[in-house]
Amino acid sequence: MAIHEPHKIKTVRLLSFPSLEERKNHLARARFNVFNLTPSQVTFDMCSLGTGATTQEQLAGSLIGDEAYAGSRNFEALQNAVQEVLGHSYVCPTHNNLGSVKLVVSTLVPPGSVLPSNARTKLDVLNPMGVEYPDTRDHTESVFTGNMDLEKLEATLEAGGVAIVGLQAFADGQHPFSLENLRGVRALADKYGKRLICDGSRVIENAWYIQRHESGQADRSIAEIVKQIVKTCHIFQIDGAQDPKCNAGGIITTDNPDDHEKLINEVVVFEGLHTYGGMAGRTMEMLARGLLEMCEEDEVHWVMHQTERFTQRLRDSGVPLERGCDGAYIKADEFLPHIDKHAQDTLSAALYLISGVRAVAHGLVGRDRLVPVQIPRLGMMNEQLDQVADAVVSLLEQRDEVTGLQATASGTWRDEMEYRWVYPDLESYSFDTFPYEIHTIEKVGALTRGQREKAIRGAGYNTFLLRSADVTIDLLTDSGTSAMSSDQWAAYQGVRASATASDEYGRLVQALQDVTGYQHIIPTHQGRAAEHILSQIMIEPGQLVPGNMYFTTTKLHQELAGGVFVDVIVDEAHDPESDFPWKGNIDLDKLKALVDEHGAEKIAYISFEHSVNMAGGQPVSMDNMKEVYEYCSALGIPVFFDATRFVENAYMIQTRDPRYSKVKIRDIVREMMLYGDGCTVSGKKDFLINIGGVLCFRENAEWARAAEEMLRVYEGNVTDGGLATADLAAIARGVEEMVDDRYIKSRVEQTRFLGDLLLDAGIPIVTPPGSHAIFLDARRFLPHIDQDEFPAQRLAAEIYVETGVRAMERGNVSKGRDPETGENYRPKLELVRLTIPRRVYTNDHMRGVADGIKRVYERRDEIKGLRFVYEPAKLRFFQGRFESL
Ligand code: P70
Repeated sequence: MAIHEPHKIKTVRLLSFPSLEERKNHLARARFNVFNLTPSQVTFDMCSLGTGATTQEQLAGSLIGDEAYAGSRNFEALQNAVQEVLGHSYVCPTHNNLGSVKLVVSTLVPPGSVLPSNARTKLDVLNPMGVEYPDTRDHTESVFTGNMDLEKLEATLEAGGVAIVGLQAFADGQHPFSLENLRGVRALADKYGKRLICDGSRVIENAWYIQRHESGQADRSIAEIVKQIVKTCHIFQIDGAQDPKCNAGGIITTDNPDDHEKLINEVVVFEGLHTYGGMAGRTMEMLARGLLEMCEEDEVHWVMHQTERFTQRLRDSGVPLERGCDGAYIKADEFLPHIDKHAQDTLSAALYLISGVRAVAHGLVGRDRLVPVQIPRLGMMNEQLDQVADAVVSLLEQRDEVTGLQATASGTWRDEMEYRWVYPDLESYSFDTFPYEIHTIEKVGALTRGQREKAIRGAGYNTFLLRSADVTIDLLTDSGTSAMSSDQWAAYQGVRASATASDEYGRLVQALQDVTGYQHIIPTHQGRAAEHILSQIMIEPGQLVPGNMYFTTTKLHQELAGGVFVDVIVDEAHDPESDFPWKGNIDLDKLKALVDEHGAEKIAYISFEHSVNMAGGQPVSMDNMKEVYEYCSALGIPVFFDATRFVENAYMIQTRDPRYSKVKIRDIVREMMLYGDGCTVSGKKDFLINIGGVLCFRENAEWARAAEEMLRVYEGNVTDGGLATADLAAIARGVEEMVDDRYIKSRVEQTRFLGDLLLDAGIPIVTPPGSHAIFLDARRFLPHIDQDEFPAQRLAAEIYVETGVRAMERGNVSKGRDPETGENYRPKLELVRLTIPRRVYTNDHMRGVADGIKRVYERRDEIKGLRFVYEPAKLRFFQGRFESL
C-alpha cells in the first residue's frame, strides 16, 4: 500500500483564498452559477478535466512542439505512443473528446440511427445530432456497475437501426465494466456485424478496478489490461485532458484501415489535417508523453488511493454520495432534502459561499441529481483533500439553514442557468493548509532495499556520493531545492534578457527594498559570494567577528579576509535537549566581555544569523536583535545579518512571542531588519529560487560602492551579480511569495510535523524542532558507537538503506580534525540533518520518513560504526569514503 506519492513536487500553482465578502461578490457577479467563477476566485477547484498535474517531462514536451502544418514530429511521437501503449495501428487526432464524438458520428453513425451505451454523460451531445442512445447498462450488477446488460443489448441490436455499439470506461465517472463483459459485448457486436467503440478517457481507472476486482486479473499490470481493453474494441477514443493528463486534445484509434481512412477523410472538415486534428504540435507532444506515462503502476495506485480515501472520509461523515473514479459524486437531493428545485446548483453555491470550494455539475439540466466533487489528477495533497471533505461536512451540518436558489434564466445546459439568492447565514469553513496546488511532478527513485544497500556501499557510506536518481526522498538540503511557482516560471519565461540593466533588476531591487527596508540591494550568484564581498570590505586583518555559531562558508570567508570568528551564541544552543525557545540568540554577556577585553575597534562587525543552521535551525528573538543592536550601534560596531532564513525566523517570532501573534510576517521581517546595518542572503533558501543571493546595506552608500567595486571583479554586472536576467525575475517573484503568511506557516509547520512524529515515537532529536530541518541526535540514537566510529555518518547511511531517504551528517566527520593534535574534534553535537525542501514534499512523505526512521530505531542495537578508507584533508565530509566495522 502506497503511503506517500511516488513523486515529488516540481512546480506549484498558488491558490487564492477569497474572504467571505469577496466570495459573496464573486457569486453575485457569477449570477449564482459557480460555473462562471474563475479559478482565481476559487480556492479549491474540484474539477478533473484538464486540471491535473503533469510530469516535468510532459511540460518539457509542451516546449518542443513541432508546429508544422503537415506530418510533424509530434504526430509521429503520438503515433508511436498509441502503438506502444494502446496497441492500435492507426490514430486520428482531434481537438478534444467532443471532436472525437463528432467525427465518429459523422463517419459511422447515420442520422436517426441508434447508439446503445452504458453511459449517459457526454452522450448528451448526440441528442442534437439526432442520434438515439438507449441505456443498455446492467442496473442489477453491483461490482462492475458499468457492465452492459447483454440481453438488453442483444434485443436492441435485434430491433435494428443500431449504427455502432458504444461503451464508456468507468461510465459517467462511476461505473466500471469487466473484461468478461467487454468480451461479451464484442461477441454480440461481431454477431450483428457492428463495430464496438469505447470511450477510454478513464481507461486507467477502469483497468485498476479490473485488477482489483475481476478474478484472475490481480497479477496483471495496468498496462496489460489497458491494452487488452483497447484491442477488444474496434475503435477506441481517449480525451487528452483526462487519463493522459494533457490540457486538451483527443485521439481515435483503430486497427481497421478502412475505418481509419474514413476518419481521416472527415477529420479535415471539422478538426484539422489528419496529422494534427485540431491540436497544436505541443499538445500532441504532451498527449504522447502522457499516454506513455499513464499506465505507471505506482502513480495509478496513488491516484486511486487518494480518491478512495477522500470518498471514504465523506461517506463516514454521512454525506450521501455515489462512488466516482475521480472523486465523490454527491446526491444533491438527499443532501438538501428541503430544496425542491435546483438542488445541485444550490449545493454548489452554498459550498462555495462557506469555503471557496467549487464543485459543479456539467452538461444537461435535469440529467441527474449529482454534484461531482472531483480531484484534479495528482494535483492535490491528502491534507488538502481532508479539508475539502471537512468543508463539505460542515455544509452538511448546517444544511437546514441553506435557502434555495431562484432561477432568473434557464436553459438546456447547466452553464446557461442564472439565479437570484438571499444569502443564508452560514458559518464559514477556513482552510489551514498548504496554499498551493501541485502543477508539475518529478518521479523519485524507487530502488529496492537490496539495491540501496549496494548503492550506499558504492558511495562509501557517504550520502553526498549517492546519485539523486537512487534517492526516494531527498532531505540532504533545503538549498536551491525549492519548487518554483508557475508565476515564477511565467516571470522567468517572460524576461527580456540583458547584459546591462534590466526591468527584472529594477523589480528585484524594489521587492527587496520593500521586504528589508534596506536601500542598497546588490545581487550575487549565491550566498557565499555575498559573504566573500562583505568579509573583504569590512574586515581588517586581525579583527574579531563575533557571531551566533559558525556557518562553514561564512566563517571561511571571514578567515580568508584575516578575521577571527568568535562564537557568542547562548549556551543552550549547544545542548540538544534544552527546550529554550530562542536557541539562536547571542549571549550579550559573552559579547560584552569580548568587547571589554579587546575594545570596540577590534570588532569588525557582528555576524548575526537568523534561524541558526548549525544549532538546528533555531530562531533569534526580536528582543535579542534589539538588545544587540542597541549595544553595538552605541559603540559604532556594525551588525550584519545572515538573513538566509529570516522569514522562517519571523514565523518563529509570530508563534513564540505573544506580542507578535497578530502581526503579519511582512511586518515582523521589516522590524527584524531594523536592528541591523545590512545583510547577506543565500537566496537558495527563503527566496524560493534555485540559484541566487544578495548583499544589502541599510543606508551606507560607501559600503555599497565598495561592494559594487568587488562585484564587478568577481561576480558580474552591478545589475545582475552574475545571474541570468531570468533568475532575477524568479527572485523578484519569490521574494513576494516568501512573506505570505499562509505559505511560511505551512512551510515551518511541515518541519514541526516531522519533528512531532519522531518525538512521539521516542526518537531523540534536537528540541524544539527548528524551522528548516529536524536534527537527529546520533549520540542518543546510537549510544553504543564511539564518536570516532562516526555514529551520525552511519545513521545517515542506515536511514538511506531502510527508506531511500537521504540525510546529511553534521557531526564528527563534518567538523574534521584539530590541526594541532591531529585528533577528531569530537563535537558536542553529533547530528543527522533531515532538511525539508520548500514546497516539494507532502505530509505523506513526512510520514514515510518518520516510519522508516522508526524502523531503524527498532534495530539500532545491530548497527555498527564506520572507519575511513579515504579521508581528504579539507572538508572531508564531501568526498570521504568509509567501510563498515
Ligand atoms: C545548507 C546550505 C548554505 C548557507 C547557509 C547559511 C546560513 C550561508 C550559506 C551559503 C548549503 C551548504 C553550504 C555549505 C556546507 C553545507 C551545505 N547552506 N549561510 O545546506 O550560501 O550555498 O548560497 O553559497 O545555510 O545548509 P550558498
